[in-house]
Amino acid sequence: MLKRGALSAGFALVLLVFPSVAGADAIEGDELFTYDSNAPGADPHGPFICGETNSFTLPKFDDTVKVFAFGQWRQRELVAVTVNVIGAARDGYILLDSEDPGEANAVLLTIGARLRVTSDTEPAPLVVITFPHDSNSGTMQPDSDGGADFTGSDSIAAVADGDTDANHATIDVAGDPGKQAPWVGAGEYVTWNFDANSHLFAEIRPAVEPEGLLQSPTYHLVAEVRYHWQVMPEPLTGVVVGIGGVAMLLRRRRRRTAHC
Ligand SMILES: [Ca+2]
Ligand SMILES: [Ca+2]
Repeated sequence: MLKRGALSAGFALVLLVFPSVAGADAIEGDELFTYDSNAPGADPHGPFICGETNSFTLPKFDDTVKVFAFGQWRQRELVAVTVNVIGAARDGYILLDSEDPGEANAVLLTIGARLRVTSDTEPAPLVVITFPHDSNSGTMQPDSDGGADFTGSDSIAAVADGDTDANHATIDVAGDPGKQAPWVGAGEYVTWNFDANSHLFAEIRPAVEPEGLLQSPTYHLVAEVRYHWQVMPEPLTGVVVGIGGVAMLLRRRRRRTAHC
């Protein structure tokens, strides 16, 4: 009987201690801040021209805000910083008009921007999006007008009309005060930088050189910065509870044995 009792108590100890140490009971949450260059009053306000560099600011993670967890008000630990960027290109175009009277051409055109968003705050996530969402493929018929008017069956166009694309990046700062510190501060801000280049692509088969007109797109962006935080239970609390549970099990076991 004593041997079986000791075995049960040992198993209970493992069950009680392990979840606390492993963090299975951690309380987690997210704090989200958004920059939208479409929003009136956004600083700076879009749309932006491909080739220019610009920046915006968003708050740092405020670790003075506490949550009630495990029976007391606790400080939140910053675990990860994620930036999700949504870009939209507009206003640009590629126009082609065949000057080849001999044959038709198969054409694929895309137009958009290659957008980069990152921060001077290190370590910083870097998001790169190439959004050639606006594309056109088809046949450019042989030259029919003897001059480039950019209309008719001997022409083809791709126009940037505001379609969007998105991408995101995350940095893990859990348990690393050196990585966490630059992102934490009540009432402080992080500066995010961005720039974009035109993304233009034309494939023409068979290869000829049509007349062309080109305008680089402008673009808007939305950047969502998410601070993921957690509050861990104190590992010591789990051990104390575990030992207490074992003591109770042993006490019950002894009493039962005595009664028998
Ligand atoms: Ca023509
Ligand atoms: Ca034409």
